[in-house]
Amino acid sequence: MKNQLIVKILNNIADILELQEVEFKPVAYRRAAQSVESLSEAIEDVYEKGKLEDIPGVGRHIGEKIAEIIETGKLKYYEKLKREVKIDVEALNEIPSLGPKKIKMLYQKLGVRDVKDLEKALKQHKVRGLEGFGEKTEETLLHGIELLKKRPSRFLYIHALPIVEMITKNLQRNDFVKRVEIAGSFRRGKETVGDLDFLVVSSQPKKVMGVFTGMKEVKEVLAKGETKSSVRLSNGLQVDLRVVAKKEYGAALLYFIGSKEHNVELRKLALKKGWTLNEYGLTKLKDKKWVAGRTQDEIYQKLGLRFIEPELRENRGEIEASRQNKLPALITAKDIKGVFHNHTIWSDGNNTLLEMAQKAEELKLKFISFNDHFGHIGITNPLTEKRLGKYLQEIDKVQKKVGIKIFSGVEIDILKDGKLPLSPAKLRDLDVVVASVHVAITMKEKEMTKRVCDALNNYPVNILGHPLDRLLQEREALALNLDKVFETAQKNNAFMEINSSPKRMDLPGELVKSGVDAGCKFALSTDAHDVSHLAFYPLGVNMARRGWVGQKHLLNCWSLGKIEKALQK
Ligand code: DGT
Ligand code: CA
Ligand code: CA
Ligand code: ZN
Repeated sequence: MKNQLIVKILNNIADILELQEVEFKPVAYRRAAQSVESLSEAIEDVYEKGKLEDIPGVGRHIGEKIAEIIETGKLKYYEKLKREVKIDVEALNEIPSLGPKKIKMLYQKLGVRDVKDLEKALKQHKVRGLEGFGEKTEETLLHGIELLKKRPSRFLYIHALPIVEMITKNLQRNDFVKRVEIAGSFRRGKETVGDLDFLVVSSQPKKVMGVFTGMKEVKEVLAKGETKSSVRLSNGLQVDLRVVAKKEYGAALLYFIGSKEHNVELRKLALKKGWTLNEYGLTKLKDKKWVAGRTQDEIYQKLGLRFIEPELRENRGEIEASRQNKLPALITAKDIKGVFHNHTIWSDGNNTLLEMAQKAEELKLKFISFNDHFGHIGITNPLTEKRLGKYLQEIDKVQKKVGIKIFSGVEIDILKDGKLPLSPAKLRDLDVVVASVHVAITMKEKEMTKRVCDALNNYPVNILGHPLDRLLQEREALALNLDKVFETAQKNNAFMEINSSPKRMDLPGELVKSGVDAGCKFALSTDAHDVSHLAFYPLGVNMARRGWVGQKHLLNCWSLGKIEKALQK
């Protein structure tokens, strides 16, 4: 989906035109950018229907430019403008609290053309003297630059997913490509990826390289060799690709799926047997004779191990467990019978109860649990005691219209003092109580842990919602002693949530594993605020698998009868 890219380019064009003192046009570009931003569908779809000019503020000229970006990934007019102004508007715009007006002033008064110039000017205190700036602004801007430098350049799994699908398709349609595999952290189901790693089996590597580096999404070819290339896509993501022969396919796949830590342990095991293991195969140290390499299975077997699922390959005990035949039978997306913790227009969601339930049914789920917000968390429309009754009645009505089971309940705030804004007796009447921390999130570990444990101890909570309340690349995790929380949750028959919302992924896989080790049980949630979010549950499955979760650990895999029993309070 190129909506965001187009919004950015249109806004940057407006900024540059403003710097050049062009009249009227900047406003037009900004208006178009705003409309594209609020589109509810992929702009590519609008384009394919020939409806670009139906977008408010998009006329023939801007329409043509959007079409060019969709087709080629870039825009000649924009490249030309950038060359003309010689100001790095793109990078400067990334700095929080720096907008077009300030960029213009900084350029006109101090000759600031890029982030480096700005940092220098700030450090020499030249900025505070400008009109509309001050000491405070100087500080804020410096802080912003620091944040940018530290910003992790990793991509969310959900943003990498369509790219993986696109590249796989592009490669697969060539008859000289025998096999395409995604490896690296993406294959291991990590919640973010640093780059993508592809492996291709082909006897014509040169042709593969041609297709790969020639894709229209490629902005820059970082390296192009005979069997190895790296590119940067226009959205900034790096993609590595290797072409290997059939004979070394298993060894290469094992190596590039990683993790590095898992590989290092495997290599040690090989050495103990007098072999060496690398991306080309398993060979004898002495005479370099071939031992294995065609499949991953074959290599694991030779090392005395059972196959280890990619999500487990983090050197957290999987190798020992494999040797002892104690690997868990991991859940798969097919085992998920339904999803917990979903929002509707009854609080801050976009869709009705019926729309959400129908979507869940369409996705072949067997149940959905509605848990609209209850409590004052700063969202506009939380449920109140007064509205709760009507909400439950409405859910009953919807239950009659769909063929899946509907659980009803709330997502209730864990207040600062560990209390919940509804009595235990009233909570007991609900099918599913999700309790979450949303406010006062900066408490110290001791108080935060007490707050959460008090809630679990004193109220009939079924699910502790997004336990860390972190947002990937945006907000740190709560300070929480998870060992204590796991223990308290277990004691109270509360399930820890695996929240599948792409920015949350909370708890993440490695902490799910700690919970499993501590004897906790889990509930997988979509935390959907829109029908489209219900399809995100496989992301939670990734976290669960990374956390060694089998069916017995996950409420969503149980029979409806068993689920109902487990939810009794
Ligand atoms: P990322 O990209 O940061 O999300 O994480 P990965 O795991 O995809 O790491 P990446 O792309 O640097 O490398 C892909 C795989 O290649 C990695 O999972 C294991 C393997 N690999 C890379 N460097 C080394 C190394 O120095 N030693 C070993 N044994 N394996 C490596
Ligand atoms: Ca990678
Ligand atoms: Ca890589
Ligand atoms: Zn929440």
